[in-house]
Amino acid sequence: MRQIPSGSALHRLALDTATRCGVDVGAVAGDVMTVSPVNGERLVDVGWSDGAAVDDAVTRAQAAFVQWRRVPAPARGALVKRLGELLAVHKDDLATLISLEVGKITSEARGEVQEMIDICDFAVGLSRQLYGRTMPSERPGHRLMETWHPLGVVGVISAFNFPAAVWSWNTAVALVCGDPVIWKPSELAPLTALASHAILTQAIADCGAPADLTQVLVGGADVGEALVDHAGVALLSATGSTRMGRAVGPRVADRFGRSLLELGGNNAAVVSPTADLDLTTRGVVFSAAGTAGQRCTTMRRVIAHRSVVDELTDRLSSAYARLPIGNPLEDGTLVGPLIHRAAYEGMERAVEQAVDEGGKLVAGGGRDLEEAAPDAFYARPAIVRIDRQTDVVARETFAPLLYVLPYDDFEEAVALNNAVPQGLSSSVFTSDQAEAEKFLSAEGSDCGIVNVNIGTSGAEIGGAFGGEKETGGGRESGSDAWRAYMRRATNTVNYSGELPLAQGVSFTV
Ligand code: UN1
Repeated sequence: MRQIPSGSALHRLALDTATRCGVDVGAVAGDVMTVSPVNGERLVDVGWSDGAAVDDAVTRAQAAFVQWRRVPAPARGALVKRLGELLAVHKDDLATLISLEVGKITSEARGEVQEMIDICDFAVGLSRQLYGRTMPSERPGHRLMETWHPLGVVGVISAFNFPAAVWSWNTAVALVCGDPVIWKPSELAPLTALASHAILTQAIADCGAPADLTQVLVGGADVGEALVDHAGVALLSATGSTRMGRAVGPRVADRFGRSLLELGGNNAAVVSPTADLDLTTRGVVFSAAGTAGQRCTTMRRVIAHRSVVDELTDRLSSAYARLPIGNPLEDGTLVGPLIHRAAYEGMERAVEQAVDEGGKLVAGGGRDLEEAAPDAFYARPAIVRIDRQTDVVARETFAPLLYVLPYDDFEEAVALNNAVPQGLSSSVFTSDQAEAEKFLSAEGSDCGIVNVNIGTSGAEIGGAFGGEKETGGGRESGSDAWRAYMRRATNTVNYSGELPLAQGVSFTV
């Protein structure tokens, strides 16, 4: 795993793999180079769309919408079922592209594709469960109910760190809800996007559905902005930084569009004196160092009771010292590269700032494999012990940098958990049931995801995924997140032959 493959080997692997997924690599070639974080060398050159392409894409998506909304939801589910089957066929191919483009280790890249298959299964079931309620009408001979209808064109803006799964959570649900999708993927992972799109295009052909239900526009910020501003995009689902969300949210709201925002996280685990420290250590290491710290659910803070904080720090430090860092495509590697130089420099700056603010670097830090891969950025996952939640601790640094803080009483721990601007995920490790319940209660964690005795990352697709405060408030994936992709109509039907008015109003001429 200390062997880093050459640029030409990865280039060939990328093109062959994308071709197997159905991408016409000649047709998508262009003059924008992407670099593999695995070795920091050129991976592929692809063509970019610009913002001007969005209008045409929306027009075509709207035409597909007019056809697709007429198809019964369970029949729409058949398309998503086919998508899930084809994703299973191409699981290893897509995982390879994810590893090549964003540096995920094979097991996590395969896990990302499994999330895609899982959401397809979920959405197929959902296609027969787009339930509306009926309510008792206050008027005799009347029926009151609600019906859910397809919403319209869904725009999806996704980030590099889940370059395919985030699209699939939106797309599988949008398709059964009757909506076409236009995707602006991360510019760092165009092949993963083109391959995912090609697989859906195949599923659409197999099912005889409208081709323009799926469109992908590889490009830069101008494509995203055009989607944000286009009145024909009914729902804009955007995953990325809080800075991006702050720009997107008000612009979509200004045109009375709907947005679904999945932004930054600064996720913590509270570790109580009764925690099983073995299990806690494993849970923390996976959530903090896994995916090289580049999940929005990555654990960035541990808030540990003063009686266990030293022992836990020792255990974490010794686990960190054993973490195999290296080529993500090789078996046994647990920590792959950071996405690029800026991510590494951001981590370095945060460590420096933490030390300035009174912290102490107790594990990891610095760069690995610099000689073997001078243009790639393999960071050693780092742990900083710090007594206070300083400015840098309250900020999301998208890298494997974990702060460990002490607490004295449980209320203080909950307050620290909540005292950051973000509100995505949180955990408590405890054997004390009352503490676990407090953490889950209205006075507990203020996050969208609140766990007991597991880490902050690695959520299943069956639950709604998202968070509060600067995380943006959106929910996607499972549970009733589908409602964001549909419009609700409230219906009152009068079969009484009379015309009684609600609220006892009398109005007779
Ligand atoms: C993200 O990092 O953008 O809960 C999504 C998790 C994954 C999804 C992460 N299921 O860690």
